[in-house]
Parts: sequence; C-alpha cells; structure tokens
Amino acid sequence: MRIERGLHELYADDPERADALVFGRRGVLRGASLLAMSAALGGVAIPFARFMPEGYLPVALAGEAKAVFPGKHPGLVLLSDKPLVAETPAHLLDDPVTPTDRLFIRNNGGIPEAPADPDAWKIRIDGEVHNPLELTVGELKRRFPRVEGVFTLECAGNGRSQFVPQARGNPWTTGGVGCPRWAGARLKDVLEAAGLKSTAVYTAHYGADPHLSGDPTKVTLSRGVRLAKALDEYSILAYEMNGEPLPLLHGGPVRLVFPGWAGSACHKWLTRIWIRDREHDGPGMTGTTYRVPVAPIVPGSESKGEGFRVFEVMPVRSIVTDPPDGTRLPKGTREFRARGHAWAGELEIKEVWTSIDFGATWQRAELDPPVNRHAWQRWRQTVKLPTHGYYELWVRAVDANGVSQPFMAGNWNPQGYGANAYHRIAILVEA
Ligand SMILES: Nc1nc2c(c(=O)[nH]1)N[C@H]1C(S)=C(S)[C@@H](COP(=O)(O)O)O[C@H]1N2
Ligand SMILES: [Mo]
Repeated sequence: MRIERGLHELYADDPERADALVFGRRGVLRGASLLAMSAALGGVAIPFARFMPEGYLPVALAGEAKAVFPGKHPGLVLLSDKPLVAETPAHLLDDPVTPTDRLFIRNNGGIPEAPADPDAWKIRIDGEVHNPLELTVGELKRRFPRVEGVFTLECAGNGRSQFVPQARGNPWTTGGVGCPRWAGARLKDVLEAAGLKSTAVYTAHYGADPHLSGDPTKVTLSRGVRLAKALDEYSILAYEMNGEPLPLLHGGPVRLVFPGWAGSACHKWLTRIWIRDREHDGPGMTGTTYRVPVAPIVPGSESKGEGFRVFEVMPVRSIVTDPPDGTRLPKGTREFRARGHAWAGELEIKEVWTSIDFGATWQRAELDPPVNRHAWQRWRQTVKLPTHGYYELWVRAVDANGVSQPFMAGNWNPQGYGANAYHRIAILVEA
C-alpha cells in the first residue's frame, strides 16, 4: 500500500511540516496545495487534479484524515468528532512519559484559532484578589519560576463504559489518560502576586474555546478547584508539554494542570481565573455534571444532583500496556513479560497484583517508584502459564491507603465518573 506508507512516512519524518503542508489550521485538507496532496499520497501525480473541486479531500486520504487528527497517532480511537474526543488504546500508552501524539483529546466545545503570537496571549486574574492582574504568556514565563514534572492527566469519565446501566457521556474504556512532561509556572506564585483576599475560597476557570452552538455569549465549560488545591505546589499554568510549546490541541498557549484531579479542572486555552468567595457554579459545576452522589444511589436511577458533591480526585487505576489485548503467543509459550502503569489521584501506589485465573489467585508485580509526585508508576510481571489456551490477564492496583480497584464499577452515577474496575486483557497461547 504505497499510498498509506507515503502518508505515514511524511508524518513519521516531520509531523509538524506534514501537517502544515497537508492541512490548514482547522485540520482540514487545504484545497490550494496540489504539491502537498501528491506528497501525502506518496509522491504520486494526480493526473486529473484540474477537475478536483477546491477544498476536495482525496478519498485515499479520507480514512487517514479521520483517524489521524493532524499530529496525532493514527491508533487513537475517536469517541466523538463534534466536540473532538479521542482515547488512546492501552498498548499505545507503554512509554513512561506519554508522547504528545498519543495523549487523549477531550474537548467540550470547538478549538480556538491559534494566536499569531503565543507569548502575547493574555490571562486575567480577578475576583477576590487585592491586585487584579493581566498577564501575557510572555510575562508568565519571565516573571515566575519555571517548574516541570511528569503528571498524569485523566478524564473524570475514564472507564465510563464499565458502568451498568450505561451512564451518559463518551464511552471511555481505559484510554482517557496520559502522563506527559509538563512545564509552566506555579499557580500559587501567580495567585500570590495577585494577593488573595481572606474571602478567597475557590477558583473559576475560563477559556477561549467557542461553544458548539456558535453562540458567542455561551461558555463551553467553566470549572474550578478549592483554594487548597490551587495553592498546591504541583498545580501549574502549563505552557510546555514534552519540551515543546504547549500544542493548540492540548490548550496552548497556556492551560491549567491539577495533577491527580479530574482533567476537566485542567482548563485549556486559559483566558481568566476568577477567584471566588464560594464554590464555583459555572457550566460543569452544577447538577450531575462532574458531580457524584455522596451516598450510593441505585444504578440507573433518576437524579438532578441533590446530595451530590464535586468530583475532585481521581481514583486508583492500572493498565496493561504490554502485551496488547488479544495477543496470540506461539505454541509452547509458558511465560511472558507483562507491564503497564498504575496511578492514584493524590496518592502513591502501594501494590500492583496480576491474575491469570479470573481472580482466584493473584501475584504481586514489581513496582517502580514514581519519577516525581503525581507521575504514574511502572509495574512489571513475569506471568507463568500452566498450559496452552485462552487466558485473561487481570491487573489491579492498591493505593497508599490500602484501597484497591474493584472488580466492577459499583459507584454508579448519572454521568459516569470514576469507574476504575480492573483492566483485563485477552491472551491466547496456541495449541
Ligand atoms: N477550555 C477547555 N478546557 C478543557 C476542556 C474543554 O472542553 N475546554 N476539557 C477538559 C476535560 S473534560 C479534560 S479531560 C481535559 C482534556 O485535556 P486534553 O484534551 O489535553 O487531553 O481538558 C479539560 N480542559
Ligand atoms: Mo474530562
């Protein structure tokens, strides 16, 4: 398949240039560049190019263009295209630090236009502060110390498809998570420069992403965190990811990162932080949205969110990143190496256990410490098999408080947050 290889090679060699050539800003193939199109097709000429309508996407590229958002790995699975939501299959998350092209995507609205000068992008800090600030990203970089770390970012709905009955929202399996390297300024330093009033208790985040309705007065999402989390030294205004300026798709030029907390608080395309004297009540803070019942409710029951609380910290979870789900091992195989990652909101992982007999017996895996607080931890296991046949490798992690992942997601809630049942993969040893 010369055509596909051509496109893959173009992306493998120089993804940014490939994007610039093949796609316009909005990720749609540019009508103008015939040269780019034939390059994308693997260097073949397009004899009847003169009859192609302006903006036409060649069929040979259509599949690719759908699967590969510009700059993203073709293996990401699209959960929604408007808004754009895509998850990463577990076997593509094997790297200790998640490469940018493999990080999941979760938008609630559109993607803003890329600014001509990212350093001129402005953020306002106002509300319960003594000196309201307007800072450019350039000033943020110059005025405040740059800090960096490897932090997990995880969607509150990761694991949602485990809920029975099905909860509302994107059907994440295990791929709404990643652990890239982030760099930026501490939110605490910026809030201290603005001078918090004694009345300050909560943040409220605003960004530049347009509402899907097209109505410019509507806010796509506006969440916030308690002041204690905002002042945590690991809470940052990130302007870099994996050593590069933060890409537009992931919230560039600047976004919030609150390691260990629901990804929805990690506002992208950040334009304003309003400091409030009460829990924030913006879109994404009320009813059953990013809120969970304090006391368990009957799965499937109707609720408007009375007696709910804000969903903050992500629960303990682990994944198998190698071997991939569905691996066939050759005849005679009696052991294989397995590995993956485990993480748990604010806590470290205490233990990781694996089972090949549907949970009847468990073997403790080797576990690395995190490279820094809030980074996921690598686990490894030599898995022994008594015979040929069909096996499932199950993995479960236990956090520092002794809380394990459950067999089933029992914490049902209307919008399906925090499902963290064991990860299970199929392995077949040929007879
Ligand atoms: N401005 C803005 N920020 C946002 C969102 C959004 O829709 N708009 N989605 C949030 C959600 S729900 C998640 S899980 C993370 C996803 O970040 P990513 O797309 O970089 O992986 O961004 C958060 N920040
Ligand atoms: Mo999310």
